Amino acid sequence: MLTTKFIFLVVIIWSTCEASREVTLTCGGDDVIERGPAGPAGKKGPHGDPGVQGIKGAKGEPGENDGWMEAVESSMEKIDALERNEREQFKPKSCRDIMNNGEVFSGVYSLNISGRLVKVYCDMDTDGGGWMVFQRRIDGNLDFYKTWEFYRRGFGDISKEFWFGLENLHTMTSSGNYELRVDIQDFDFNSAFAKYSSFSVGSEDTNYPLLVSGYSGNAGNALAGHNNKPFSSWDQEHDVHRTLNCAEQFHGAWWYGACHSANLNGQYLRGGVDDCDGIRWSGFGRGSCYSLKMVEMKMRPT
Ligand SMILES: [Ca+2]
Repeated sequence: MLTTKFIFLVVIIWSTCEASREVTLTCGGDDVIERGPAGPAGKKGPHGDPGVQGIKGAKGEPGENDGWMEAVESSMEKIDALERNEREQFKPKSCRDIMNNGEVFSGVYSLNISGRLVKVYCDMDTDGGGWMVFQRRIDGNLDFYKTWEFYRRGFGDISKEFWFGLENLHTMTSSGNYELRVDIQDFDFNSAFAKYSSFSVGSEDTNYPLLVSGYSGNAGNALAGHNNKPFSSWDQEHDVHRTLNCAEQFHGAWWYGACHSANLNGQYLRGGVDDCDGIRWSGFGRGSCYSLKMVEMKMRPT
């Protein structure tokens, strides 16, 4: 009878324990621990809200290449500034300025004429140098029988035959005191010069009159009669001859009076005299109306 009760109790306990698996059972006097296998992983949950932005960090040290580039750019800017400054400080206004800056060779240079850079020919060899040539005749390749506008603006090649232009002459000679030198040569290898210690050209309003004084030299004072005379071209007649258009009559353009003792923009007649319309400097060469081989008119600040 006792045995039957014992078996019955065991069956009851077994049944209870079987129904309570996966939990810690306290069955009888001792704890019974039994853990089942892990279940499958659950689904991933939704993303959380973004976090608050952090505080900006301190600026890092420049990389090796960045620092080098900055140094080069800074140096280039400094060099540009120096060159700009140098250009602005050295503004030659005359061939004498250029000579004083150390240039010793005759040739083409740039002058600053009222803020404009203008190509000019500087004679650094004659009479101490520093002369700006403003008219040259050497071979007759260039036609000088031109209109007022050409004489006003200038024409030709400054390395060869040319006329620099009345407006530039006026601008330059009205900004300082200039002297004038005229070099001439005939076809017999004779040379001479005339120098005027004061030279200027008036404004277009007054037709660019010639103002010269203080002659010296060995060519003769052929400009004496042209002093204070306005400029004339065949299309703008300002001479004082009552019946002649002097520029038209003598095929040039000049400070004609009635009409000329010098006609340096006349025809290139290679020593001929023709109708006295050649490159004349009265008193030099064979005969009064002899046409010269070479002429240069040049000016220099005094
Ligand atoms: Ca006239």
